[in-house]
Amino acid sequence: MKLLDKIQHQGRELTGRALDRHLRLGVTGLSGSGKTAFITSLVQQLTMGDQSANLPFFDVVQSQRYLGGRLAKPPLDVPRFPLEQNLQALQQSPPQWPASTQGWSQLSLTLRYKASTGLRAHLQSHSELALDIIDYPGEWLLDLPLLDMNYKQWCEFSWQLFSKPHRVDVAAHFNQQLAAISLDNATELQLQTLTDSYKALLQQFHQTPGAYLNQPGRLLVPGTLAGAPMLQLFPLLPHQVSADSALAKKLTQHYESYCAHVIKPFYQKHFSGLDRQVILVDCLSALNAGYAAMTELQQALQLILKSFHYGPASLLGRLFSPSIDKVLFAASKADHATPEQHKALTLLLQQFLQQPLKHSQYQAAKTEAMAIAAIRASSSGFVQSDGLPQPCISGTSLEQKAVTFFPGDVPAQLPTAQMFAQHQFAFIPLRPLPWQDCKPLPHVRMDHVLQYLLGDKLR
Ligand SMILES: Nc1nc2c(ncn2[C@@H]2O[C@H](COP(=O)(O)OP(=O)(O)OP(=O)(O)O)[C@@H](O)[C@H]2O)c(=O)[nH]1
Ligand SMILES: [Mg+2]
Repeated sequence: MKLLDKIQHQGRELTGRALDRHLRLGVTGLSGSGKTAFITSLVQQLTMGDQSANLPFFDVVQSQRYLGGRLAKPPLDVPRFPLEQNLQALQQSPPQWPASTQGWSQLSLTLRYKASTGLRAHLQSHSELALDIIDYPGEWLLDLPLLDMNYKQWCEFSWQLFSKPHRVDVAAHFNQQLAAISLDNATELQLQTLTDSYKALLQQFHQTPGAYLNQPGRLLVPGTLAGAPMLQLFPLLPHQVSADSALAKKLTQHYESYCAHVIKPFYQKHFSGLDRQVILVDCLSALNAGYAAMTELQQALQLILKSFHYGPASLLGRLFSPSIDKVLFAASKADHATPEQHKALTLLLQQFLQQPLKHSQYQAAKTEAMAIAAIRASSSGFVQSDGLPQPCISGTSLEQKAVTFFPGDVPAQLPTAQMFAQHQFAFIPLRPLPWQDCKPLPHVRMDHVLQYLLGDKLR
């Protein structure tokens, strides 16, 4: 972008923020929690024509004041969120989910509406709200907690994590490799070999259900950093860090570089200026994966939530020290359970977050929890069982089979390790429902989501 364009763009953004006409929405969640599907659905709902039948709880639409949303012209140096590709994937036969995200991207929208109150309602034929949303690989989110640790602490943290039952066997080989290394005479080749082994280990963890906390994120999804020396990074065994060795010094340097040159700028650019935040949590997959998974998910959420600033912002605060004034905690992919289980799913999410939230300052923000599906992949109904109606869902399995089944009860309380030992949860993944571009995208409670996140800004 030319300098003048850039200054004009930033000027417009600042004016918008000062006048409370510009909102930055953070869509936060671990890898696979549903961020890309959520953004795709949210943008599609906001830019599609008449949505009154599809968004019954979105006030501005129901009171016929919503005049439509359009994609804003993107700055030329910013990767654009692949909305069209994602919508195209959903229209394929058989329908496909959007691909997992490999780099950051942004989408800006201008929402046009007729104000219902205040001076604007009398003076203007319409008002506008600018909305910025960014998408990024969930793996990168888990880099934020590294800013609170030094290299030594990270090594201790990592090896404590790798000793957990669902990880210990997977990590055994890398542990042996490290134990055999000479700390003072490691060659460049050995350093690279160990980095490759650690990367392979992270990839294995990534495939292990319930192993959420995989750091550093750029080793798994490097984006534009592939091959950068600071990505030669792995946690030495804790006793190896204490010895003041050449290898420990080198890895400490790489760690500090990674924090200063990768994580901090990423945080400052994309997360520090957020106004509102959605935190997507895939509780049902964690239930499928068992007790250790549930505990690790809680730990990951706790670490992440500490990285954000929460609290009501004054007009000046919105400009100079922005903080998040509203948070929506959403149990994603609720369409994997039957509708009468959604209440329990919301309660489970609240229980899930109780521990993580204790350690964050989120109380300063307004919060809400709900069970949602950004893109509904099942339809719900009843089958007769022993003469009684039994709730069920229907959809298409990943193997392309039409299925109708009752996926089971969602516990409204966190199950104990004992309960997990006696019961295997099975909320199975489904393909998206067939869909055509001219039709509204099926969802569960995206209208509630829009009302909560944007309703007060579109009055
Ligand atoms: N049934 C159902 N499945 C969903 C929904 N949203 C996401 N999924 C499933 O979850 C998978 C991951 O969703 P994404 O939106 O790609 O998740 P993400 O958080 O962007 O993941 P990364 O890009 O890897 O960080 C999808 O491929 C779907 O299988 C939903 O609303 N309903
Ligand atoms: Mg994604």
